[in-house]
Amino acid sequence: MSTVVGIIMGSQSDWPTMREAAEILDALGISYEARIVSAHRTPDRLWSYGREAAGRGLKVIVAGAGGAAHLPGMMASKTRLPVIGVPVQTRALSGVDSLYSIVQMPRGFPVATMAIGAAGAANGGLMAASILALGDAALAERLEAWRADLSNSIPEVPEDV
Ligand code: RP5
Repeated sequence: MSTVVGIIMGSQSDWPTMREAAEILDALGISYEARIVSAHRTPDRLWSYGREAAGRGLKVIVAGAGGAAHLPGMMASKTRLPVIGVPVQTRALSGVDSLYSIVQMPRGFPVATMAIGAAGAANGGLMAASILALGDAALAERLEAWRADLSNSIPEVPEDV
């Protein structure tokens, strides 16, 4: 099974958040790789990753970063693949810094920006799955089943806890 999703992040410290995307992809049987690619600390790695991504067979990139979160936008500048941005929650500014850094892309180079933090990372995995499911009927079925399971797990009546 060839690797179709690249999960990239600015730092090791982003992995506890970005693992949420990986867990969704695991649950849906989607092959991925996870890499640390920092816009500021490893700019050459960012450049070569973006240059080679489509040619290596990747189809979607989920990119998470925090603070001055330039990784998703710079990756979107370097590859035509869809880039899904995950603003990692920061201690100083709660991730609003990350969100603003990722979402305000200039016209021409979009990043599909998710919510701040773990929910955003999980949704990043799901968004990647939705994109891939457009051309993969078996995956579309698995995604439908995953969504139905989630809906069915929500009780109709609240309980006192
Ligand atoms: C960003 O700086 C990373 O994406 C991370 O969220 C943040 C802090 O990185 P560390 O100092 O924890 O390595 O580039």
